[in-house]
Amino acid sequence: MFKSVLCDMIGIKYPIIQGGMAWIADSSLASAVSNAGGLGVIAGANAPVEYVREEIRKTKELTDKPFGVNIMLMSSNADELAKLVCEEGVKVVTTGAGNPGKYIDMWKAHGIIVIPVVPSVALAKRMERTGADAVVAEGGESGGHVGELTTMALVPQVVDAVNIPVIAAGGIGDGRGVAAAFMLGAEGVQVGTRFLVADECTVHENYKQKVLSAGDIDTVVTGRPTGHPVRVLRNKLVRQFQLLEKNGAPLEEYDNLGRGALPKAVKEGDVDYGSVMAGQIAGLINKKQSCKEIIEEMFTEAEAVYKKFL
Ligand code: TUI
Repeated sequence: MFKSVLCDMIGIKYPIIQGGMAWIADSSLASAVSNAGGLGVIAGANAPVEYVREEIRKTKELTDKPFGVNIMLMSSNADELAKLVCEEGVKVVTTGAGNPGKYIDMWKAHGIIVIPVVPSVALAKRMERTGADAVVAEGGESGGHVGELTTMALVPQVVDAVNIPVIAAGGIGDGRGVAAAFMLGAEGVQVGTRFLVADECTVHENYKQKVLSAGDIDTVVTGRPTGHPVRVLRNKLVRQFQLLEKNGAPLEEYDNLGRGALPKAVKEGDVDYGSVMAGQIAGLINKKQSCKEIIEEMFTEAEAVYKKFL
C-alpha cells in the first residue's frame, strides 16, 4: 500500500532508503537493505576512493537489486568520489552536508538518479532547479550532521515547495513514523538509526548496545559553534565538547577533539570517548533484527496504523 513514485523511479519494492552513515554503511548493510526491497546505500564519507570502489563491487556481487552511494560533501575527496560513481555505473547517489550542484550535470549525463539530502526549503528548491530527481528532507531529529528544523515542520514545507518526490528523514524508526511521513506528503522515508542494530550492520557491538539501551533524551547536539552541529549519544566525549562550548574555546579545539572520534566508536567500540552518532528515535529501538525483518515490520505496521483511521 505504501508504494510510491519512488519505487517506480528506482525499481524498489518498499519506499525506504537506508541512510548513508559514515564509516558504517558498507557493502554488508547496503546489500542486505537492497535484497530486502529497500535502497541500500554505501557511505563514501572520508574513505579512500579505492576502498569505496571495492565496496561498490562487493555490493554488486551480493545483490542484483539497485543500490546507491552517499557522498558527504564536506569530505576532502568528494570530487574523486563524485567521479567514481560515474565510472562504476552506480544507479543512485545521495548527498549530505552540502550543496552537490556542481556535480549534478555530470551525474545526470551518466544516467544516475540524484537524491540530495536537504535541511531547508531553499536548498530543496535549488536542487530541483539544478536537476535533482528527488530530495530527502532531513529534520534535526536525525543522527550525525543536522539542520535546524524538525521533520514535522520541514517535510510539508518542502513538499509544497517542489514538484519532485520528497523523502522524509529524521526520527523515523517504525511503522508509525513511516505512516506519519506519508501523511506529511512524503513519497518515501530514509532511515538510519534503526539499521544500526541490524544483523547485517558491521558497526561494533558496543555501538549497537549503546543504541539499544538509549532512552528518549540520550542524544544531544554538539559542535554548534563550528557550524557543523552533530547529533550523538551522550558520553564522556560529549561532556568534553560541552566544556569547550561553556568556555568559548577556539574552533581548533573542537577539531582536535572530534578528529578520529567516529571510527573510534564504530571500529574500536570506544563508546565513551568515540562519537556515537544516532538519532532521537534511538530510544524506541530495542531489538536486533535482520534488515528484511526491519523493513517488513515497518511497512506492515504503517499499513495497520493507517487503516485504523479509515
Ligand atoms: O550529512 C548528513 N549527516 C551526516 S554527515 C556525517 S559525517 C560528519 N562527520 C563529522 C562532522 C560532520 C559530519 C554524519 N552525519 N545528513 C544530511 C544533511 N545534510 N544534514 C544537513 C545537511 C546539509 C546542511 C547544509 C545539507 C546541505 C547544506 O547546505 C549548505 C549549503 O552549502 O548550502
